[in-house]
Amino acid sequence: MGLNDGILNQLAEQVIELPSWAFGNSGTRFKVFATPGTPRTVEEKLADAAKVNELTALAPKVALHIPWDKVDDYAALRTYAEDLGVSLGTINSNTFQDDIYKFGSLTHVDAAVRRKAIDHHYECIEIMNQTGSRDLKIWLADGTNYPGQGDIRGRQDRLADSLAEIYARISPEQRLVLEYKFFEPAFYHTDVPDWGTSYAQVAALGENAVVCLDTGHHAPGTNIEFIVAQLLRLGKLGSFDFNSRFYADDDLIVGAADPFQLFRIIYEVIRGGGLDPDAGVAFMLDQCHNVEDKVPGQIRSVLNVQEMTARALLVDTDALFAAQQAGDVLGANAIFMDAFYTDVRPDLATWRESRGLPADPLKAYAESGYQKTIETERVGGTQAGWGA
Ligand code: AOS
Ligand code: ZN
Ligand code: ZN
Repeated sequence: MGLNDGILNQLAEQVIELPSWAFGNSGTRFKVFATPGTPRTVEEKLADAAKVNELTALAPKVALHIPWDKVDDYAALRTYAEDLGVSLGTINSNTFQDDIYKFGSLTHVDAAVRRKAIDHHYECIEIMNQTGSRDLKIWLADGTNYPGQGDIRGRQDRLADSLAEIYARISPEQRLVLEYKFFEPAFYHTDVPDWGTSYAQVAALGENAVVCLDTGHHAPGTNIEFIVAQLLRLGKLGSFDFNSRFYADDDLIVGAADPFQLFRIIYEVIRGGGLDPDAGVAFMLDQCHNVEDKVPGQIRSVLNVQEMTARALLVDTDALFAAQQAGDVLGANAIFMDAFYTDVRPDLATWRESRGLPADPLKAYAESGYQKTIETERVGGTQAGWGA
């Protein structure tokens, strides 16, 4: 099995969106290790993202987070990014770090708190208008810690009302993307815990409201590719937050923990037509690099997505459907596994070289001297971090 032109043409169109926060320092509640060379400004985060794109041609978009990436002039930031060869992507809102949101944001019982949270999203939409971003991504920390603490039903109703106000502000070219997460920081109930709740909420809003599936936001053993298939079938899969996990919301490098799961997910994306750039599925990463260098961490991530996409494209779908029709259980499984077990790395390296890219982007990065340069130049100021 090799990568034929049809597959390479599809791979050439693949766009992976990098999260600006992946380039900042991050850690656990025990320790945040500062890494030399970490960006001090949004511009420096964009420069690092552009480096990833330069070496891989896979990551021409950068997602921003407000307020972590707040600047005075977003039009200027847009031009700055475009000069580096990348564009500004999804705008992520934040209603989880202010004291006022202790008991919720869009679901809060107090209308004044809900107003503040809705206004923050209006501010994000205004930023999107200037950055040219299509997607407003909403992830809420809203939830409760103890049974009886909150009125689950009332919170759901207030969420619907708040989202409707936000949705009314987006333009026809923009989308509201609602992310779900089963727990954390709330430990008893979360207001948007699963794809069904996210789907129910966005379906009530309208066509331009869709679901974000963060691969780390499910209980162990969840069949994520089934959710992918269902959301695509319903026309509501708006974006991925790719990462991988061993335990909870680990935000580790996508494909590191379970490449086979990533393969299965991407197979369902392809099966449902979601790889077509016109399908509107954004392939974002949502990751943090706590102990490894951040730029090579992002390079490894986009390559992992590319490799599993290539393998998923290798599935002989005609033979697979025939085996499925015939009830050939092991035959169908073997066809699926043959593609998964194919090492596409040599073919991808050759293809990269034919396009003027380094055969081995990680090696090229190590040899480029970029890491040394940023470590030397980025001294002073405050290093950016998750939450800074
Ligand atoms: C939080 O767990 C979610 O995954 C968010 O998507 C994201 O990590 C956070 O909002 C940073 O933007
Ligand atoms: Zn996420
Ligand atoms: Zn998360």
